[in-house]
Amino acid sequence: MNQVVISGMGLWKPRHVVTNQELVESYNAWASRYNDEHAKEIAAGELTEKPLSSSEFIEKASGIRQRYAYVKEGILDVNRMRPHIPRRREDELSHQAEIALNSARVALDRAGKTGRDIDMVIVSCAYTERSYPAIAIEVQKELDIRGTGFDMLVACSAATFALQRAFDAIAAGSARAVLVINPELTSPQVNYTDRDSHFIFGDVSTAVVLERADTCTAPQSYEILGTRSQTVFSNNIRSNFGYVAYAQDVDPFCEENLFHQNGRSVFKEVCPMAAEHLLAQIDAVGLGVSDVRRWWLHQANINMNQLIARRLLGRDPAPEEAPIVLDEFANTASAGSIIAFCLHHEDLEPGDCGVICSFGAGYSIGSLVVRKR
Ligand code: CO8
Repeated sequence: MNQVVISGMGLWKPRHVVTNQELVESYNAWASRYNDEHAKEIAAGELTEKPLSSSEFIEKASGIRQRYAYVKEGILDVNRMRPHIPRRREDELSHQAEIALNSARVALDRAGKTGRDIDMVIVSCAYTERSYPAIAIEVQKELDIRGTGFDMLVACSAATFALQRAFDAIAAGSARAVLVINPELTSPQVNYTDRDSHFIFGDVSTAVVLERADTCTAPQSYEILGTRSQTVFSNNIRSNFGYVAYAQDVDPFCEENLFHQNGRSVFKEVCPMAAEHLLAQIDAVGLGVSDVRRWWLHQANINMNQLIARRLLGRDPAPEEAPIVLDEFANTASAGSIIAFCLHHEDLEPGDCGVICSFGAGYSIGSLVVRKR
C-alpha cells in the first residue's frame, strides 16, 4: 500500500460579504410586509404570523457574524429573497467549475503540481448545478488533467468522504495524485424567507491535492494516518429538490424543496455521534486524545463544536485546539473543516497530529487523521 500525503490546499472566497445585520433587516422587512398583507388570515388563524429575526440571536445561537455570497444581488431584495445568478450558455464555463478552479489552482500551486501530475478529479459538495456532464470533468478539461473526473454529493461530509476515496485510490495504486474540490455554492438553496435558517449558509470553494509520499515536493505536507466514514439515516436535515420535480406537478421551488432542518434535534443527535466517531477514529490509528494537537471540526455551529471538543478533552478547548471559522464564513457545508485546516495549520511542528472531521445531513460523519511531515 502506498503512503499517502496531503501536499496542497486551496481556499477561495467570494468578494461579497453579507452581514447578519443586512440579512436580518431584509428578512424582517419581508416578514413585516407578509404579516401586513395577510393580517386578516393571521387574525382568523388561517395563516401563521412570520416571526422576526435578530442578529443577537444568530450570533449567540450559531457563532455566525457574516457569510460570503457568490452573488449578493437579489439576496437582500424583499421582492426576490434569493441571489440573481445569471444563466450561462452551455459553451461558457459553468459557475461551479469557475469557483472550483479558483481553489484548485491554489492547491496545485502549493503542491508544486500541474494538471499532468493528477490522475483523478473529485468535485464533492452538497449540490451540483446540473446532473451532467460532471463539474469535475469540466474542471479536468480546464486543468489539462488526464484520467478520471466525477462528482460526489454527500452534503456536509462531501469533502471528507471524497478525501477518503482519494486516499484509497492512491494507497491502492490506481491514481498517483488526486485533486479533491468542494465548490460549495449554497446560497441558491437557502430559503431567505425562513427565519430559522436564513442566516446559516455561505458560499466558498476549497481544494486539496493528495499524492504518494514519494512524489511529494511540497514544503508543507501531511501524512494521512487513517480515514473513516459513517452514515445513519435521518430526516432532520432535508433538501427535496431533484430531477423528479418536473414530473411531480408541484412547484419545483416550493419551501419543502429548499434546505430545511430540525436544528435542535440535529444538535442533540449529532454531537454525541461525532464525539464517539472521533474517539474510535484516533484509537484505530493508535493515538489518544492528548496526542492530537488540532481538531479541524465541521463548522455548523460554535456551540456544537465546543460541546464535541468538551466531550473529547473533558474541558473547554483552547481556541487554537479546535479553530472556529464560522464567524467569518458561516456554514459552508462540506468546506468548513477544510477551511479551518487551510487557515490553521502552519504553526504545527513536524510530528504534530490533527484530525479533520465533518458531520451533517444524512446523517454523515467523516474524518481523517493527519501527521505533519
Ligand atoms: N432570530 C430570532 N429568534 C430565533 C431565530 C432567529 N433567526 N431563529 C429561531 N429563533 C427562536 C426560536 O423560535 C426559539 O424561540 P422559542 O424558544 O420561543 O421557541 C428560540 O429562538 C430558540 O430556537 P432554536 O431552539 O431553534 O435555537 P437553537 O439554539 O437550537 O439554534 C440552530 C438554532 C442555530 C439552527 C442550532 O439548532 C443548530 O445550529 N443546530 C445544528 C444544525 C446543524 O448542524 N445542521 C446541519 C446543517 S448543514 C448540513 O448538514 C448540510 C446541508 C447542506 C448544505 C445546505 C446549503 C443550503
